[in-house]
Amino acid sequence: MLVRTLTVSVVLSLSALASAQSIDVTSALRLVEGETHGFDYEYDDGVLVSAQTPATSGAWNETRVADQVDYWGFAVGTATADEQSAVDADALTFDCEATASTAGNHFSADARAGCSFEVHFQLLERVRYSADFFAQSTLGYNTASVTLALEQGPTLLAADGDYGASETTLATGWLAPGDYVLRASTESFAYGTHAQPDAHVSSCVGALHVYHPLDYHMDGDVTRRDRRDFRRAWLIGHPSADFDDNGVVNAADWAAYWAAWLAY
Ligand SMILES: [Ca+2]
Ligand SMILES: [Ca+2]
Repeated sequence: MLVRTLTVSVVLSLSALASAQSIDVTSALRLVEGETHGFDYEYDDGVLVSAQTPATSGAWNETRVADQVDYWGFAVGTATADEQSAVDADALTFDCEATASTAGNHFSADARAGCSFEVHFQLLERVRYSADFFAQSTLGYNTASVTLALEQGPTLLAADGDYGASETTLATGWLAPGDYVLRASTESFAYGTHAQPDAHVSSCVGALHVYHPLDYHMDGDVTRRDRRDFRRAWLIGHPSADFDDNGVVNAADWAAYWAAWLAY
């Protein structure tokens, strides 16, 4: 009985260690939506499709298409919202694209498509991170943006693809324990009239990965190679050896790394 109790406590402490660098999701909302509308002589109608999930973990791959055709068989417009995303313990990934187009067969027609990926999470321990955000849209009333922010504080990282812009944001560094929110959203609008079709697209793609502080190469595993190469970087004063993230590389950084290594 004593042996069994010991085994359980060992398993518990290992799992506590394994979750030290994990993303602890408090709430999430992922959404795709498409909408079209057409107006003409004796015609006024629309289509709305959407899907969403509050799931706080796992993959979510959804496509919704509003593809409107009028009573006489003439195309009005199409709105397509496509999201492929995943919420994992060590990564948040998203690939969102919204396309909206009108066919030019009616007095007026409009289409709107949008996707969003919003995850609120806690970090219980300080982590290394890497972020790769991309956002872009065609010129018009289209938006695409990605932000990582403190829940009660400033935006830390952003990629802005609003109104025809395009931006890639790559970053690595440290995130302190605390409450964060990652938001990626994209929305496209098309508006057309007779013989004047319109088409727009917006997208945002990216990932936020977190790693154990000792994982110098940020590949998901802590090995002796991490320790060796951290030591080499520290010896030449490379910024990647600033283990306590205070802007200087000095004896305290190696001392902290070594202490963390011994405790790992
Ligand atoms: Ca590693
Ligand atoms: Ca330092």
